[in-house]
Amino acid sequence: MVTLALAGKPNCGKSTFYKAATMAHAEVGNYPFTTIDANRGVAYVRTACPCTTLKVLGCTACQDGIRYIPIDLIDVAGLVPDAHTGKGLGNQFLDNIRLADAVIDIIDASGSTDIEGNPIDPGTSDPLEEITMLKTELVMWVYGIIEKHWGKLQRQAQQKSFSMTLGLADILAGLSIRSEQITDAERECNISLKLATSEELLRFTEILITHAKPIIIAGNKADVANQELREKLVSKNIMLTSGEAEFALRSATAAGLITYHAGDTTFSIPHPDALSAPQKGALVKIEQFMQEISGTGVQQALNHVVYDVLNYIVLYPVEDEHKFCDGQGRVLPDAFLMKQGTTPRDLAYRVHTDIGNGFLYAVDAKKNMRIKEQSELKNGDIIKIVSTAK
Ligand SMILES: Nc1nc2c(ncn2[C@@H]2O[C@H](COP(=O)(O)OP(=O)(O)OP(=O)(O)O)[C@@H](O)[C@H]2O)c(=O)[nH]1
Ligand SMILES: [Mg+2]
Repeated sequence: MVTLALAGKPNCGKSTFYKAATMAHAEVGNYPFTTIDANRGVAYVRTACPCTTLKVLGCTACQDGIRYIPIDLIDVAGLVPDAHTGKGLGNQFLDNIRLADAVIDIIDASGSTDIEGNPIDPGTSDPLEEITMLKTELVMWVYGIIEKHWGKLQRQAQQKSFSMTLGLADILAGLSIRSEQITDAERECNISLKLATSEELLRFTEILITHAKPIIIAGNKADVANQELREKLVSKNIMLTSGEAEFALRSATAAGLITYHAGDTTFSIPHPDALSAPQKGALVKIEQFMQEISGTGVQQALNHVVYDVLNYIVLYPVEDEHKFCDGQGRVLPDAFLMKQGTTPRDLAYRVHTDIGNGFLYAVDAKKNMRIKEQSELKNGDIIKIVSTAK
């Protein structure tokens, strides 16, 4: 499953964002290090369900034509400068980033907490400093791991047959860093790893991180950020979010007070009379904020990372290409997130190893056409796999 980690300095709103995105419990508090052990839960990316445009009836896998596909979300403990040397909660938080495909760096857009997460006057800290801090800590953490093994790797590299890329890949496998990413970073740095100086190795690590753990920034607490800070972040293409507003909306939806689908730019109130005055007041404020930034930003941030940064597409395998359903008549029962470039055979393997092994051909159900084994599938494709395996 696609895994994203929420990281950043203490008290910037990671757990609130996590709670909003997963609706799972997490401690929240206005002081540093509320979270000690990482929280892990299921969040979703949103897409339009093809049942609407195809006008197939009976789809129960979506909500009003909106499909939510699960991803893993990890809410990591806060990190402070020099965490890689053990400051704050130390390396433990970095450990939770190991499994992540990408990191959402939550920053405090309202500038109301210092770099260690202590509350200060709103607007008095610079959120951009937090970005540099997280990058530095990540790089120094990975660099530290490489450095620890460097002497041994260099000794092994005396043998002609030894591949430094594979040697490093072995060491970094636990961080979900793959050998292609090491090769790409080496090429981009224009260095030979076997001969690298420590300066070159540091530069290589920086580039490796951009390949292996892309970092996307979310300017959180945007609902209480002043205009100047908002504009500063937007001018740097940073997405604005409010985990708190999203959590309020999802809670109000669960309580039946509003109609809202995560990721909508607005919501409606079916029975205004059922709301108390404070509830109404809170919702009016949220509505105004949503108008200013086109939603709460939470769903938008998750979608952006998965679709635009990690390049995933959504594929729908079916057994009946005419009725778009499985053997039991369930319409579009599965929606899989797969990397751009996925072929019908890759999809067959994702459905089941036996289906992949017995792959014969695939049919594009929307066009009712057989497609080539090597063709690249497109976002939203509905595919019937024909296989010798049942
Ligand atoms: N206004 C506003 N407040 C928020 C938002 N997100 C979080 N907060 C508040 O900020 C404080 C910290 O929130 P947490 O979610 O605990 O922050 P954290 O980053 O998980 O903190 P640590 O676990 O200590 O690292 C709490 O008082 C939250 O209510 C937001 O989007 N808007
Ligand atoms: Mg927390």
